[in-house]
Amino acid sequence: MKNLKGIYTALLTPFHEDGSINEKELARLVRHNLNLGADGFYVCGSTAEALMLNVEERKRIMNIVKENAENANLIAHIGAISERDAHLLAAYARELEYDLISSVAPFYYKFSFPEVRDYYFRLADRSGMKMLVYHIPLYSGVGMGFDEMASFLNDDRFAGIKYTSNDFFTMERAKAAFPDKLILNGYDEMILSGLAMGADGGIGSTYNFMADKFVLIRKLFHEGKVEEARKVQNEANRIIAVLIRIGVMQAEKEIMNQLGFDFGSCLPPFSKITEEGKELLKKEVLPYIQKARV
Ligand code: MN9
Repeated sequence: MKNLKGIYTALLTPFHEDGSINEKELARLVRHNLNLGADGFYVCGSTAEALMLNVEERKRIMNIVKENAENANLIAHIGAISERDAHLLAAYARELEYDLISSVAPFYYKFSFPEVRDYYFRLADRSGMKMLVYHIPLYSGVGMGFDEMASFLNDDRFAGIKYTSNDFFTMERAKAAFPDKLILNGYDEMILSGLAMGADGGIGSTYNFMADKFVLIRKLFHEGKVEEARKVQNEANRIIAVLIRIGVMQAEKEIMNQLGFDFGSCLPPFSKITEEGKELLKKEVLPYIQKARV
C-alpha cells in the first residue's frame, strides 16, 4: 500500500477573463507546488471552486493535474449535489489512476445520516475506489460525531477523513480507535494542533503558495521540535490572518497573480478583490513567501 500521509495542496483553479479554465497556468501551479515540496494534490475541492464547475471542466482539471504531477499522490474530490455527476467523476478518477476519491457529504436538502452514509458507500462500491470522507460541517451543514465517523472507518472501502473542523477531541478519538486510517487536517491555521492530535498530514488552500511552510511544520513536529514548528505556524498564520480579512479565496488568487502567475479572479458570485486588498497582500504577504521558478 502506497504511503498517503503528507502535505497535499488543495489546488486553486486559474480562470481566463471569460471564466474558462487557464490550463497552462494550472500545469504551472502543479509544478510550482512540486518545487515547494508538496507530497500530493487534492483536486477539484472547495478551493478549486469545483462545486461551481460542470463535469467536463472537472474532468479536464483532473486530467491536467495527472499529466503534470509526476508521481505525487492524487486525491480527486468527486462530490457534487448531483449524485449522478459524482459517479461519473469517480469513474474518471479510477480511469486516471488517482489514489483516492473524496466527497463532501450530500448537502442542501438536509439528508438524514443513513442517506449520507449510503451515498458514500454507493460511490465507493460503484467506482471500486477507496474513499476519503470530506468532513467540513461549516460549509456542508452536515455534522458528524465519532459514531458516524466510525461507521465509515470500520470499513475497508474507506481510507480515512479529510478533517476540516476544529473539534480536535473527536479527531483524537477517531485516530486512537482507527490508527491505520488516514486523517488529513483541513484548517491550515491549526495544522500543528491537528498533528498533535494524530493527523497524518494536511490538505490546504494556502499551500498553493506556501506548501514549503507546512512541509516544514510537519517535519519539525515529527522531530520533536514543537517550539520551532510553532514559529513556522506563526509565520503562516500572520499571512492567513490577512487572507481572512480580504476573503480567503479571492486573496489566494491575487497572491498567485502577484507571484507572476495569471490566475484571474474567482467565479461569480464571488466578488472581485479591491485595490486596497491587493495593496495589503503586496505589503504583508508577498515578501514572506517563496518566488516561483516555473
Ligand atoms: O481545504 C481549506 N478550507 C476551505 C481546506 O477552503 C473551506 C483551508 O485550507 C482553508 O482555506 C484555510 C483558511 O481558513 O485553512
